[in-house]
Amino acid sequence: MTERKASELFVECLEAEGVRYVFGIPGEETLDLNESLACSSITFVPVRHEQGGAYMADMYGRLTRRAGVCLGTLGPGATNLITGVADAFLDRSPLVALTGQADLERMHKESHQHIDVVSMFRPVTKWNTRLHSPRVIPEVVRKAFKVAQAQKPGPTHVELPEDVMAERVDAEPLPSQLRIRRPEPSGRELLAAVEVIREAANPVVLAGNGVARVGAAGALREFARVTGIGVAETFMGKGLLDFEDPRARGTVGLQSRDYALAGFDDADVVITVGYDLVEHAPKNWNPRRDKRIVNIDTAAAEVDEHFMTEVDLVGDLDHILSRLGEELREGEGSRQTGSSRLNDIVLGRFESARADDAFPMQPPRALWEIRQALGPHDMLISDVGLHKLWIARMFPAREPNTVMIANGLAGMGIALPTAIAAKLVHPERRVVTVCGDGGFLMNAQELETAVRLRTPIVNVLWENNQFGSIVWKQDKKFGRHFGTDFGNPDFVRLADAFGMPAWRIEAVDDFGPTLRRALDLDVPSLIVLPIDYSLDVAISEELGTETVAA
Ligand SMILES: Cc1ncc(C[n+]2csc(CCOP(=O)(O)OP(=O)(O)O)c2C)c(N)n1
Repeated sequence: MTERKASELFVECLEAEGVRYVFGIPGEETLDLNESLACSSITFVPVRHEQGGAYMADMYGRLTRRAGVCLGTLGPGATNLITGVADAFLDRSPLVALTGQADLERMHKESHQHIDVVSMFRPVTKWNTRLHSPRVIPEVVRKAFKVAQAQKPGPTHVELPEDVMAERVDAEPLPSQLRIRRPEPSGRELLAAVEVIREAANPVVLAGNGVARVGAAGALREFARVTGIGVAETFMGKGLLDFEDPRARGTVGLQSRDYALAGFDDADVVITVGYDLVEHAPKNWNPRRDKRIVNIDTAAAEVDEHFMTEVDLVGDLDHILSRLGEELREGEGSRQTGSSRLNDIVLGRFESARADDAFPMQPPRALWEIRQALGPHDMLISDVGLHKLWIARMFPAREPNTVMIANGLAGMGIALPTAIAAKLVHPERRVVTVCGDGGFLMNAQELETAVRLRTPIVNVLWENNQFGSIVWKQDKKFGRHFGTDFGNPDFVRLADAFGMPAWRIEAVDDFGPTLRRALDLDVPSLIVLPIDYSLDVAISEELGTETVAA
């Protein structure tokens, strides 16, 4: 063992965890750490706002299942990080946030830029701590990653006082354990679930983000195939089943009648798989509290009066779904549960969009063009707003984690930074963002990061000079809208100033070819698409009133 600076040991521990990138902004209190990073195998990615860095780490963690790492300095650096960290908390993404801090010796008194960052991060992390001594660095780093990556994943946070990071230390990293525990429910619990499902006249599955998180879409597809049970997806579960799978019952949650039209009204048993209540409250699909519920997840079910589970199968989703499938195999080919009505209405409208020639463009045609331009494994990353509701409602997905929708914290401004990270993880896939003009400007500074990294993402900006989803809600509730209109910069010139190609679409038929052209480039680009939101995302009266916030 050799004595070296604590920051060097800290970075060695990050390397031992397999960290490839640290996204962030250095500060005067992180000088030693940044210097040690510069001498390591890790790429430090400077971002233009710590929120962007946290979002990048968030998406990196979501897609790789290994914690993404972000860095901010003390005080304002830490407060800027917090929105992205909170997103990872509610959207359950493994992330390790690092923040600098003043010397231990000035923490007890009024001191430049010092605020209690550890307390601030506590409610939005699974675990956090201040590093009091360099001796404990190996344990602290190992724990930060272990806790972040354990089911259900989420963020952890370590505060790094400047003087601690400059001390000398003689210690070694602990080995990273990527072995993931795969607990299994007991045979008795499995049989109890089999019994409930077997007795059911019309069971239906509600599948959520948790399935994508652990890579269990294959097992879910097989379960649906052998049992014939229909599967509806939450927004974040899009693509768990191929939209053309005969058991796919569509993406539910936007409107009150989605569930009824997917077969939930008639269902006596609902099988929830990897379902996070943060996405859509169970009240929407179990209003009378009369469903029998079999819950399959990696952690015990949340308590909700509309979600009183009869059987809770906690453990490895792959294993549980295959075991249930084996037991319930007799349904193979014979039954088809749930209803395809929702999917029929939505996909019917989507297909007819190819002939929509209104300009400014309406969302279905815009999404139709994007779908045609992308392959099944390419990615569409949504920002937050009315466009997100359209994407969730209508954009057909064939694979999980290809339509990324933030539906936990749901913060505007997430799409651009997360798209950069998605491209770093999957350079072979094409990545498109759709943003509103409100959310886009919240993190537009990261265009510079995208240009610098040469991450060829295509940003499609739906321009309407309004906070569209708020207009939609206000108009419905009050018959008018207020505080929702704004002006915009010339986005094409703005992109030009960042040194990236950009186009404004002037006619409906220009969008598809322009998008394809942009997708062929090896640099990031921007397409400004004037959008007409007069077409109601409700699509049809039959779908009922809306149930969600954007
Ligand atoms: C950071 C943040 N602030 C506010 C909100 C509340 N909110 C949700 S959608 C929305 C308007 C989005 O407008 P825009 O980005 O233009 O997209 P559009 O709805 O027009 O598609 C607002 C203000 C939010 N989700 N996140």
